[in-house]
Amino acid sequence: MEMTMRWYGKEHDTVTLEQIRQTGYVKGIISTLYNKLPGEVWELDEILALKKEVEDAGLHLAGIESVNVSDAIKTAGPDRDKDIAAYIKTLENLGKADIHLVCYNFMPVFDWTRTELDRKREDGSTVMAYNQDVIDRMDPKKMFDTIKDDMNGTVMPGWEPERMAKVQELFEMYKDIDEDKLFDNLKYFLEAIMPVCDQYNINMAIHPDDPAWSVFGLPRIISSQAKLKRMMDMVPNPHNGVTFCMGSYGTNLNNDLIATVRMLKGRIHFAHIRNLRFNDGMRDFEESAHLSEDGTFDMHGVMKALYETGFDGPIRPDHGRMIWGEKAMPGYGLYDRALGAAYLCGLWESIRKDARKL
Ligand code: DNO
Repeated sequence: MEMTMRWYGKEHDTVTLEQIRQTGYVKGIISTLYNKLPGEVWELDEILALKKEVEDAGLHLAGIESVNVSDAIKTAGPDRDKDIAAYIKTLENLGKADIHLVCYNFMPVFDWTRTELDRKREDGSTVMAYNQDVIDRMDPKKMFDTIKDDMNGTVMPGWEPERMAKVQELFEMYKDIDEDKLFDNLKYFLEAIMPVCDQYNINMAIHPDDPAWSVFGLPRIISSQAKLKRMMDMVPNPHNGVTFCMGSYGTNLNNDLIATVRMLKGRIHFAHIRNLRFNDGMRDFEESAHLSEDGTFDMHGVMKALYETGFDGPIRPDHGRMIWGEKAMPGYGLYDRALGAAYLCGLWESIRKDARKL
């Protein structure tokens, strides 16, 4: 297990690599080339520059989150094969740069969905939250407008303004895409990229849909144990794996987190660990501190299942609360994620020692 933190690059992140290093708990960085659009090739020198920047700060570039998949690939549009060829070239360049983990998602139109970015908790901290009634009343094309003023001046991944400006067009592209078609398009994509992943030992780690059910009538296929199994079985290559994002997958309380970790043995290449508090069944939830008692999930149980199934990839504390007056990208401030990293390292040490592996 390598403890990592997501970093958005010095032009976009309020948190510095030096601060991350000084947490003492975090050794690896998960980053991306922020300005690349889906369908563009990442050149080797651009990748090496990012890697050098991270290494010069005394940290290790543990993986990429994300190399985004274009809507043409997701919908089997006319540019699909061109975009897949660009994706393969990018993977080849990442492999040449000795980077072996790529997180991506196959969510239509919207990446993760929240209805509030700064819900106030009783102690004055703020958290991101989701309310199904708000979604049900909302015109999806206005989704971005409702949250854009709460981003603390940052550009949130998956919610890039250029992309959101085309939201009407995007809905049009997905109008004939149902779950089966989305699965077929994912299979086509994975089969095309597996040879380059085999050649360079690149682990592809699909991110679950967040929330783990259909929103605005769009299909969502990485949202339950049965669907994850279908995804793994349809391309049975160990490089076809998963980002175990428990805060996304766990939005659906019918998903058994620990059983899923066990089912995914050997196919979890990356883990996002966070906790949620549910206020009205699954219709209203908010992100809590990582600590088990602050939310719903058994954090120790999940970490133990990861340990026992031999997980050895990068792990990162996921969305944190905004505390101590910090102004940062919602979910991605330094302070609460550092507390999360410390807590997860503590759990891991105790689980490891109890298992008498030391
Ligand atoms: C949100 C993130 C997602 C994730 C992408 C992966 O905070 O977990 O934006 O990075 O879905 O492609």
